[in-house]
Amino acid sequence: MTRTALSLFAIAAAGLAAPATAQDESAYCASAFYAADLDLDGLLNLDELTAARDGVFESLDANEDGSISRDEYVTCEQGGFDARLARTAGRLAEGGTEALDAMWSNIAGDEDTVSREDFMASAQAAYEGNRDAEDRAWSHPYLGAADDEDLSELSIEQFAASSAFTFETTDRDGNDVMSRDEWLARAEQLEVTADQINHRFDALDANADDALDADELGRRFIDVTGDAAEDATVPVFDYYFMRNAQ
Ligand SMILES: [Ca+2]
Ligand SMILES: [Ca+2]
Ligand SMILES: [Ca+2]
Repeated sequence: MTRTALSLFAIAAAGLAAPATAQDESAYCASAFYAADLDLDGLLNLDELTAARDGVFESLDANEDGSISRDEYVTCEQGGFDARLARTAGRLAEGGTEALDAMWSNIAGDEDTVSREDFMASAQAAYEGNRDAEDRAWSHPYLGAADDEDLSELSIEQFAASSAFTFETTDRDGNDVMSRDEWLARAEQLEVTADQINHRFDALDANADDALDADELGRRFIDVTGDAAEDATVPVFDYYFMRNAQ
C-alpha cells in the first residue's frame, strides 16, 4: 500500500472527510505541487509554510542525507513539471489555437501583453467570481495545468498554484510579462527545461555550495512573507504571485 493510500485510509478510518489537498510528500515530485493551506482558509500562516517547506525538503532529499544536491533537485522538479505539462498538453490539444485565442481576450482584453501581477489579479477575480459555479471547465484560461480531475473541487490554493504555473510555463523569456504571442505558442512550446530548473536551484543556493539546506529552500516558502510577525498570514494568491517573481 502506498503512503497516499495509507494516509487516505487513516483519514477514512477516523471518520473525517479527506481534504481536497491531501498531504503526501512523495507526491510533490510527481505533480510539482504541494498543498500548504492545511485548513483551507485561503491564507498561509508560518506554521503551514514551514510544514510545506519540510515536506518538500523530504521529497527532494531522495537519499535522505539532510541535503539537497543539484541532481536530486533537478530530477524531482523535472519529474513533477513533466507530468503536469503532459496533462496540460493534452488539454491544449483538445482546444487548439482557436480556444487559446478566445482565452486571451478573457485574460488581457485588447492588450498584447499582461504582467504577472495583472494575470494573478484577474485569476483571483475569476476564482472568486466562479467559486460556487458547478462547472469550472478546464478551458478556463487559468486552469491549463490544474492537478485535480474534478475541477469543481479545486481549492483556492490549487487554483492559485495552477494560475502561477500557467504563467511560468507561458512567459518563456521570464520577463514577468506574458505576450499574446507567447500565449498562442503554448501548445507548441510547453516545456520546462533543465536550464530553467538549474537556474532556480542557483537562485536558491545562497552560499553556492551546490547543495540546498532547509533555510535555502525556505526562501521559496517562508521568506516570501517578508519580515512579518510570526502570526502573520499571506493570502494564497499573493504567495503564488510573489514566490517566483523575478
Ligand atoms: Ca491556511
Ligand atoms: Ca540528498
Ligand atoms: Ca547551499
